[in-house]
Amino acid sequence: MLCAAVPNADELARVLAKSYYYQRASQSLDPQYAGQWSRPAGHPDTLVAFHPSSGRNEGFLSSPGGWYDAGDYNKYVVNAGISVASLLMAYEAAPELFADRSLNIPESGNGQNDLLDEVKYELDWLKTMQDTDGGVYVKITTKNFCGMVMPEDDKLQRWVVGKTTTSALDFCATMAMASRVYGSYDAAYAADCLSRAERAWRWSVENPAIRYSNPPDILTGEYGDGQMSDEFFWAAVELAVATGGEEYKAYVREHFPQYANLREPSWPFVAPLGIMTLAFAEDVCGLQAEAAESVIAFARRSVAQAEQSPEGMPDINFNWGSNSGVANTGALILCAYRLTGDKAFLKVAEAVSNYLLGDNVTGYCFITGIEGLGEKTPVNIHHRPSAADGIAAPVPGFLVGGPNGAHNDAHEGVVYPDPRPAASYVDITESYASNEVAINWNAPAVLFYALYAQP
Ligand code: G3I
Ligand code: 9MR
Repeated sequence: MLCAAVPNADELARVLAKSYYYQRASQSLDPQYAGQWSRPAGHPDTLVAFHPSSGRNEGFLSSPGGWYDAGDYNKYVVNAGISVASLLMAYEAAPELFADRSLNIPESGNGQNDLLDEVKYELDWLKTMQDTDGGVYVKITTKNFCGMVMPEDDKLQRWVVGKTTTSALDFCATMAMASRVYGSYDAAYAADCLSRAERAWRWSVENPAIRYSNPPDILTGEYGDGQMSDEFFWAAVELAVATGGEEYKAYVREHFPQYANLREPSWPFVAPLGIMTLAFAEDVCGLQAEAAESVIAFARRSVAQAEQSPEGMPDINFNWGSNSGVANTGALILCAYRLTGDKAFLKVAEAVSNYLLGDNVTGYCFITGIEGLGEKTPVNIHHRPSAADGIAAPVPGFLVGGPNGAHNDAHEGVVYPDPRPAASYVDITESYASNEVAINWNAPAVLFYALYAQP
């Protein structure tokens, strides 16, 4: 069942932002906000067992709330960081799009911006992941993925696992950013975010190379990343802007040249988030002009690629979650448009939007629940509630992962009828490698359409 015809960019930004409400853990979704997708609360997460990898051998952590990561019900700090950052950038780009009552969530009517209310649901959870020493646990997870059941029917024991440099630094950057953005929302809350960010930074400096990999009894998502320098850079940028501290500013100035040649951000490569902050936030590091030039140069390269492509599209890397790369690329191009007013950038952004809405070789509009340009819409997304709720229509407002040339789920029997990378998308529940949804894939789409609505 489809909703309206192609909505405007502002409506798309809100539909995509509303998906986070549907991802809320530990809370029931009531019909007045969730319509036919209302459901009981799942995963209270008040008694999460310490896994030995956490450094504790007994006891429980209370870690309620937050958003489910994706089609699964686990909650991962690394992926939360980039997701929150993109959403806060969307807020900063176009706050009025998400004004109070714009998203129809339980907080609507409290006088505060709805997107900030929604992101706070994640930040409140993130705060529970910080240990007393300033370090930050990697994830709340079951030992293996549960079946395709509703949240309230997954009764598997939840575990809190590990503490790593990237989870601490992504947490640090996110909290520092939140301290800046939430100052006028709730000053005490913002101050708490900042002190947590600084504690996580100090922990990371003392523990600069702790990499996560799953212990043998944990089989869920890893978000493992052995390259921590980009996380250090992003965290230093956010702390520099939030505090003006000399240590952070010096760090940023020293490492900026390494990241000036921009590519789009992704969960393992977050330096571009730091460059975006340098380009748009208060210029405490004296690097604003250079950062803006990085963004503009990226957009110029995208235009050159688009001119070489029959579809007028910038290059796409058809890896797992390729649509998030497309959305992030589009967002950076629109950032460059903001900085320059160059209409060539807007033209490529339009091609990016058309691609996501169905003007691509699969013919699918890649966002659930809307009628895009394409003749098809995803129905069987790899999303446990959508698979288990008995409702034909998937939960709306999700960007699917999209074409995946590596076919990372073929070994589980998923068949890609058209194996060309750009066509490697199948709308079946089993295809987690092309048809899952995820908080870090929706977030750049929210940012892209927020920028598109108010370029
Ligand atoms: O880092 C290498 C890079 O060096 C290489 O050039 C490139 C070539 O393909 O691969 C890169 O590694 C990829 C990695 O993501 C980083 O981008 C892997 O091939 C790829 O398999 C891996 O996919 C990730 C997947 O989990 C498996 O770990 C996705 O990015 C990530 O979005 C996805 O996340 C899952 C969570 O684990 C669990 N929850 C659902 C979520 C979405 O599917
Ligand atoms: O549902 C899981 C999804 O969230 C992950 O992205 C994916 C890759 O880690 O794994 C999915 O779970 C599958 C598991 O890996 C293998 N057996 C089938 C599970 C459900 O399709």
